[in-house]
Amino acid sequence: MAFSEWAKKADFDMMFKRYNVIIEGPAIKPEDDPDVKKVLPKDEPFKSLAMAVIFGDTEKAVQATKSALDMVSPLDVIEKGLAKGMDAVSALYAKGAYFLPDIMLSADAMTAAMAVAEQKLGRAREKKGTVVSFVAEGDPHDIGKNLVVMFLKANGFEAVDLGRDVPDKEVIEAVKKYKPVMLTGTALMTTTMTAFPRVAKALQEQGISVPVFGCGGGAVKRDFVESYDMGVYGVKAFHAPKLAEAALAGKSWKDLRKEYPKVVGEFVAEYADRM
Ligand code: B12
Repeated sequence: MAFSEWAKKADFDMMFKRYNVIIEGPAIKPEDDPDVKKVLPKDEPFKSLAMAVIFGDTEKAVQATKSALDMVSPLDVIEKGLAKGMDAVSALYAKGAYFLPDIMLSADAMTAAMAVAEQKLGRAREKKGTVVSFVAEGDPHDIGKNLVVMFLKANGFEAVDLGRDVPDKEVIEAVKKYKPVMLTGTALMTTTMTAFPRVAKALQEQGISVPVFGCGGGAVKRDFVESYDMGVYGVKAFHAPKLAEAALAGKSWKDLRKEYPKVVGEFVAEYADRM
């Protein structure tokens, strides 16, 4: 039978179903997902920034960041745009609509856009003090830590970036070497956040004290960070320089636990009981 004749008779609907081209009806656009709608910014330039991250489109994310920086601050580009896109990606991953390769593309887009924002954020000339930053052993999630380092540098701190998946031993050695005013730890997984109490305990056992050990990341909650000595739960990366300033001014980890919202100068839902 000629192809044209066969095509007239073929049941394409059936064939598409058979080969999984049609599974559950028309595809839903990510921006129409109810959980994405909850976090997606409505206004520009933030919506375009978030959408570029959602689609894992590095070129668009960089372009959108460049144009957004003519209108708004690098902090707003990151917090109100790019980070909202990553919140949407997290929601899509959690419900099984996005898979690991999707997140990897989104993470690449966010990282490239962050580099553009960092250029605008710049580096302060003055050197206020040293902060050591790391991502816990076994953890590859470094976007939050990179933001922490970026904001610290922009605010005049010498940030020693140990990278991701850092063994406890290396963190302790770095604390001994640099004697920082603050140590920041990031972990996004329940399996890796246990590095924080381990590092804090090892430091204490060796008689080393860091004024503040700021810890944050996806799975990390305030209760957990306050269950061991030295830990201060960090909520937003841009809070890091404010915590470091306070540590430099002589505030201890105990003070910062009590005064977090006052120190960072804004309402922080996670510390609503301490406002
Ligand atoms: C992007 C991402 C990835 C990327 C990471 C790329 C990169 N370079 O970082 C990739 C694709 C590599 C990845 C891999 C995996 N991931 Co992943 N990933 C995510 C995702 C979607 C977003 C994370 C993110 O970057 N958020 C944006 C940044 C800005 O947020 P953040 O780091 O938390 O930082 C913010 C704050 O926490 C704060 N902060 C952080 N540190 C500090 C420190 C201080 C001092 C302060 C003040 C503030 C602060 O500042 C930031 C805000 O301003 C999360 C979902 C989620 N809900 O978190 C899952 C998530 C973290 N991943 C998860 C998992 C399970 C994995 C994998 C194991 C999956 C797999 N099956 O292989 C692998 C890891 C494998 C391995 N061991 O190597 C789980 C963890 C579950 C858990 N509770 O343990 C999550 C929660 C997804 C889920 N819902 O299941 N992932």
